[in-house]
Amino acid sequence: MDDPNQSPAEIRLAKARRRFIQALAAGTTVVTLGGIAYAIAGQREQEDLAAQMLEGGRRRLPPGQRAIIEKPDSTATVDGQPQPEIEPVVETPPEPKLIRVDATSKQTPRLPPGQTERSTLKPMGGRPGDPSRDNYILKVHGEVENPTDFSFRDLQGYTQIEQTCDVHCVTGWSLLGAIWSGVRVADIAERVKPTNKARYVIFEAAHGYTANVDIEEALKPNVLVAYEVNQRPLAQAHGSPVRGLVPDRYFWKSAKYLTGIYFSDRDYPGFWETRGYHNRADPWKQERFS
Ligand SMILES: Nc1nc2c(c(=O)[nH]1)N[C@H]1C(S)=C(S)[C@@H](COP(=O)(O)O)O[C@H]1N2
Ligand SMILES: [Mo]
Repeated sequence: MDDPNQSPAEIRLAKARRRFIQALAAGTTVVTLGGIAYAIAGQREQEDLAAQMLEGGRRRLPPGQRAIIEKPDSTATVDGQPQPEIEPVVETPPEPKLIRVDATSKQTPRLPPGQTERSTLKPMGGRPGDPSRDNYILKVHGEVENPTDFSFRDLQGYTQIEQTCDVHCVTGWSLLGAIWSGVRVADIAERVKPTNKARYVIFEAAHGYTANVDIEEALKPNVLVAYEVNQRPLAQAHGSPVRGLVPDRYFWKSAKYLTGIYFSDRDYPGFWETRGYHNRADPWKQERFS
């Protein structure tokens, strides 16, 4: 069984290690050089293993770092045969696929006025949509050059963000420092290309819930379409399979059961904004009601 506390990268790394150990147990010829054991079952397999190990580790590389795959040195002999000289292979991963960000508030005190800290999200209701990732479609439309329907897999093709941040519910609770995983709305926008008429962004959810923000807010790097909290898929109560996340606004702007993102030339106050709540909703200014 995989340890549910492991990240996908850690699980892959653990599996690669397990395969390596199984190769050893299977009686594969092994040489040990400089403390590194190599199973010599053919150069090909060894390179595969090294690549898997690297892949497992790659997601941990900070941006701008590169990984080196270690290879046996040129003095190695295997079954008495001298091995050809092998140059160390230096691989530069392509674009970083995973970015970890600390987007928590640096204000003192860290809690906005009138808020109390909780240790978990509180389920605040709302009518769920279809929780299936396989059926999921995010419709991105409106004032954009390339209106696009994104499947869940499509979203996973974009740079994955693991963002530590704080959220603040207008009813007075805040959850500080949870890790939210997803994709930046800004990266999606880069693909759909909002026209120069687009000034507002409407997050659209199942059964007609909406939340509006101005486009400058929506394109901030901490605004995500999110599908995990603390490395677990969103629970249904918290918006599965995908919700919006707008950490610098009261939490009602973070639409659960997200179905669409609409770029608009005009503002459309959303579900709570048309029921007496503030149109902008900055928790630091206590913009609770209109
Ligand atoms: N689709 C949808 N999204 C929604 C809501 C809702 O009722 N429906 N409630 C909002 C409110 S008022 C808050 S405080 C947060 C609560 O998120 P949580 O239930 O995950 O704590 O979701 C927001 N997003
Ligand atoms: Mo709320």
